[in-house]
Amino acid sequence: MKRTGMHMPKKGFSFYGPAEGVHALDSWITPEDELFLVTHMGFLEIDREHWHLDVDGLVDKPMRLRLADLQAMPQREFMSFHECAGSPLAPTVAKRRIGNVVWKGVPLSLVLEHAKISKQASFIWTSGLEWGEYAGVEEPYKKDLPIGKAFAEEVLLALEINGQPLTSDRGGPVRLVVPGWYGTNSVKWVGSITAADQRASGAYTTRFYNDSTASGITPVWSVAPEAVIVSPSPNDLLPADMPTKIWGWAWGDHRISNVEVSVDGGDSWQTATVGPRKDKSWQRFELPWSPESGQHVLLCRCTNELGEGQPPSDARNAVHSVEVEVGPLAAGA
Ligand SMILES: Nc1nc2c(c(=O)[nH]1)N[C@H]1C(S)=C(S)[C@@H](COP(=O)(O)O)O[C@H]1N2
Ligand SMILES: [Mo]
Repeated sequence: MKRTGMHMPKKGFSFYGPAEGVHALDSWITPEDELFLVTHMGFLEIDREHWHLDVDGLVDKPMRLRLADLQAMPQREFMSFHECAGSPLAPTVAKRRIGNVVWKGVPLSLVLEHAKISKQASFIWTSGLEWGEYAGVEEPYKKDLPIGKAFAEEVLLALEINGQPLTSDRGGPVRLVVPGWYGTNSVKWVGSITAADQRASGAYTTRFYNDSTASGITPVWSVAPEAVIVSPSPNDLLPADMPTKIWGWAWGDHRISNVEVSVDGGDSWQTATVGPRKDKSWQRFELPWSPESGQHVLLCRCTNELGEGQPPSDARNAVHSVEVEVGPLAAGA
């Protein structure tokens, strides 16, 4: 619904991200201006005075919270990777829109407790305040979380990213963040929270972001294990027989316990060293390499602590590969 104090300077689907893709991700914390942006219906600008959040549905105490109310509540920080699931119209295409950031905000659980959520509630629906059309659908951006995840400590009504207030494009003044789950669940410009006893029935939880798999319908929630090679990139000129290293990031809802790298197009694999995880951050991996001259296809694949790995192709978390050219120093320069 259109509310007072809001307008949409840009309508329609948008994606922004670094031109070099994952090869731009050379720092542990992704600076906000290098972090991808996605919106289905367009970007919304909200006058901070007019923003409010309605909490209703299966609660004993429906509430309306203003920005100052949230700012007065206890807040926490949480570091997490942030990943888009890719296009809901092509759910098996790997897009690798990823970053790692620090969110700060009010735990959703505090707001739900405040509103005296009923025992019958099994899902929490949240809606964005923007309006418009996406893929022929004209509906609010409404998502759902099962109650267990809604009460998890990491799920925040975020006011800040990397120590700065959320910009409008980032979903400010307040957005939901659901660390460990695909970005689609982290509702920007959040305006309402509804406690319910079933999943939300709108397009964004049924037609979109709901995969048909061999074992039935699977909501696009928890992030599957994934890894990308940051360096080398296809544009690098690598000198032959000079020691270098292959490094990148691995992440998922569950901690990554193992990363393997192949330097021969997948014929053989070597175990990389894997760095620590903070909260639900990504983890750095690296492998030393002294390449011979010629063309090389590098791949990386990871496994999480539950033993789940990555499909070689045709999945949003398919194995990443990079083709590099190794030659005499200064070749082509
Ligand atoms: N209100 C609203 N929230 C939204 C979206 C949207 O279109 N509208 N897009 C979702 C998707 S698909 C992703 S990947 C993340 C992107 O968040 P970012 O732009 O901050 O990177 O926001 C999610 N939250
Ligand atoms: Mo997304």
